Amino acid sequence: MPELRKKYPFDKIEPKWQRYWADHKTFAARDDSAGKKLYVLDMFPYPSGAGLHVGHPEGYTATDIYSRFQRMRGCNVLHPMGWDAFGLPAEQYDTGTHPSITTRKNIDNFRRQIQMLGLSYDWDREADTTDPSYYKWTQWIFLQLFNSYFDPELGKAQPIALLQDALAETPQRQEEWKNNLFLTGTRKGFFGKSEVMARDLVRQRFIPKMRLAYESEVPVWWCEGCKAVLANEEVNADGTCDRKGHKEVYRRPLRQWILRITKYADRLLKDLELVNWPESIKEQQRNWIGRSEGAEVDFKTEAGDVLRVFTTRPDTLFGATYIVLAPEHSLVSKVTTSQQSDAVDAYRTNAATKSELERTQLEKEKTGVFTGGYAINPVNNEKIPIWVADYVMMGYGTGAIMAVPAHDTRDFEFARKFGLEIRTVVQPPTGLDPQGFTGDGTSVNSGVLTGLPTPEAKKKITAWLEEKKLGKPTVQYKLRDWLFSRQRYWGEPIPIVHCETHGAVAVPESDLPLRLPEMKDYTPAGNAEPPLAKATDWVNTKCPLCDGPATRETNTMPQWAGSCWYFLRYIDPHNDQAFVAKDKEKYWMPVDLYIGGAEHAVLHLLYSRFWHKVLYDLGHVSTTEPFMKLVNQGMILGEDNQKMSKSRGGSNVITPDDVVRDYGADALRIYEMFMGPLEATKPWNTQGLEGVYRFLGRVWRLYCDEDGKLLLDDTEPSGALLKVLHQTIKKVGEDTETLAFNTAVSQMMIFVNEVTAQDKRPRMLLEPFALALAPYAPHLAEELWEKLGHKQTLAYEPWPAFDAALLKEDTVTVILQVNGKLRDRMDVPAQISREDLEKLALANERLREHLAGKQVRKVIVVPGKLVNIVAG
Ligand code: ANZ
Repeated sequence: MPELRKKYPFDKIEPKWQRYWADHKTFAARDDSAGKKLYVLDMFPYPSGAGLHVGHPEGYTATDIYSRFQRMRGCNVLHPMGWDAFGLPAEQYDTGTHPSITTRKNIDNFRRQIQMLGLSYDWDREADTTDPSYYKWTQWIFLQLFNSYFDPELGKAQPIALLQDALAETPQRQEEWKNNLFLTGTRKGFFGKSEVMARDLVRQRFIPKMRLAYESEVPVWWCEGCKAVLANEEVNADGTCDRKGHKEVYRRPLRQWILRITKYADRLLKDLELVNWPESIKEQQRNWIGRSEGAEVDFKTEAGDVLRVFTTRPDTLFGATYIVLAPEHSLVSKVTTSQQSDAVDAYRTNAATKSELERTQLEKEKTGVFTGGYAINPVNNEKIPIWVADYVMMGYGTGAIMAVPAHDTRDFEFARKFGLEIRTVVQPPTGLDPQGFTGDGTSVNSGVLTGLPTPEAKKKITAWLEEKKLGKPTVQYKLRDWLFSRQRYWGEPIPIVHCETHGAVAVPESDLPLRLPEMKDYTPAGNAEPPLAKATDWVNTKCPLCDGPATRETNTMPQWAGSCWYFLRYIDPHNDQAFVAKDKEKYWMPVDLYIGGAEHAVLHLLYSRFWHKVLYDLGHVSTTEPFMKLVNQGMILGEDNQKMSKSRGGSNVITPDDVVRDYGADALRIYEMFMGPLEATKPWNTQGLEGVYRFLGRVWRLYCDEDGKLLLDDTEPSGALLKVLHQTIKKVGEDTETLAFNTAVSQMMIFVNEVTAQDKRPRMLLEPFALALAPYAPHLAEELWEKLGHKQTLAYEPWPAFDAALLKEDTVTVILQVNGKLRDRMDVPAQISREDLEKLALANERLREHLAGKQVRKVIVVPGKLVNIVAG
């Protein structure tokens, strides 16, 4: 730390006010307030062992300044904090410390660090996702999903009880039940069977499949070396295991819990229009949902099997020169000839070791193998070869494509590599090469479609296919259902019991929370069973329906679960009767401002929007969207312009502890806001921090002498100084409202410079300035406010008003001439620059009349007096 620094006593002031705020519960939000409510939310942190880094306080300070400002403007502000504390990192079983202990320790450290920043949270509302009184409700929400289905007619979730009720014996209910089934788009096949059989079928098969939380076999990453399931992020790009570097990592099917988020794809897409979010985030969500309109087209294999493809370009059907099946496609073995079977088998085995990301990378060299089989193109009865290639995904569309190499980039590369035919069927606008042209144009070489523009060709061929029962228009989404179970210990237990007679049964609500059992050994069981399987006392239980023997679900929830709804818990954190009381929810929701890192642009936001919509459908919350305004803070880089990283040696890592110790929390707060626009990526600069520290020292000395004695006087400030004060109040207020914190700080610096230059210290200036400073440097401002003689915190003092009359710029009248002749006069600000005055003169209407048809040769400007335009 540089020595030549005049100190101001932040180390005394800051702990003093932090204690005051805590003792007085200064920032408690009132649920019954008449004032306008404002819900200001931070993305709550995962309390890692590494502690807070300087990126955390950036967003937290922004929301804090905004919250403090709005309290002074009379709002009732809810500004809470909590911990997203389940998850993999805490479960590092190699460390030998139980995750519950690690988590507790880390939370305490995070809380201590956050509290030393002087953030105005309502600490009575702190939430911890690993607390049973919290996860009780995460489990309860899971059961809401388990106990509902999506009604396509209504376009919303409905209680599954509606379907179950319909199974009652009365003829009227049976009738309703049938209608309901038709409504929900299920097959009529059920009704060919006897009613009783049909009802049983419905009970056993149909209802489980309708639930928004359902079970299914899904391929998961399995590491043969660790004998454990790996999370996606534990598999390296080269397919090895990230924990121990084991090479044998492959996917194997495992029973999993899945949430039916795909039913909400359209609403998740459409409702983006309702929220005030950065366009880039909305775009990422749209891409993730990935809505594609197209058609399904039925080809036939030589053996007569239907081979269905999904295409967004049915207009290019005449250009399909081969078919590609995903390696996992069920027709692969059927169409493969004996000659090709060894090659095809080898290819499929290899594909199983690759991640989807690897497979879909555009720049990746295309691979594939010919099956030996052929398919018939329905539009021209042409025989085209069937290939297998891993660039076609089983999980999208139908897992099979018609390849049109002339107009699809991936097909083009593939065809070139394997010498397959490339046939142009779309003529691009003139000047472009039809080969590899992927845009819209005019159909050529396409039978009845020839001559039609692409959109019309699409329509015509789709109608034709539909009429011939060879295809139909469809919409596809990239969005997949959400794989919701993890083979982990440190997560919420899924509140389900498996009974031989009744299948998956919900744990009764009255038994929640279903606590995570204490386990000493929570390592994987080694047979793909989750660690909880080893807690046999816990696992073996009774069926809530029949009291027969049953076992508990041993998968746990993913870390996303707790963060899907935490903002609702803050509203009513101690309620043990409901996850949130209805009236409080109605009062506080939606979140008005949500600030956090852009890394959560897609999943966290999408998942919590999905849960929120389900809760909305079921009548548990009152808004369709949870977060109205979203802002992403930019990343803070190290002084070397690199990402701060402990793992890369850590030499560029700045810790908030060090900064607060040496400069104080107010300096850290203002510095982080002064670095640049909130959304921008910006490098740390200790010089800049020094500058902010000096600014705060100057503020201190403006009010007090060396011994902290107040210096103010009751003199009348000059008009010029009053004007700076009112400009400052106006600008700081407006900039804080729009989150332009850096320019608000600049304005406060201007003010301090101007007043410091005077020898008077007029209270009339410095009292309101302390208030304007308060959201930014709350400790210092409180201390000054107290010195000014006030007995209470300034947290609820009204934000100072500015006097618009004082802001009026002084004006002068200038003369406007054309060729030396007076043509008009104009009032302009006295301080106007030469360039601006010239611009104004040239825009003056009277002058323009006189200049019509003439050419301006020269403009003579005498500031404050006249503008003469020489023209001819
Ligand atoms: C023929 C065609 C011709 C296609 C053409 C494109 C251009 P999006 O927009 O992503 O929905 N496709 C379909 N299913 C696939 C799968 N499971 N894996 C990989 N690719 C698949 O893209 C849809 C297009 O991607 C489809 O339209 C299909 O190629 C391919 F000139 O069909 B197209």
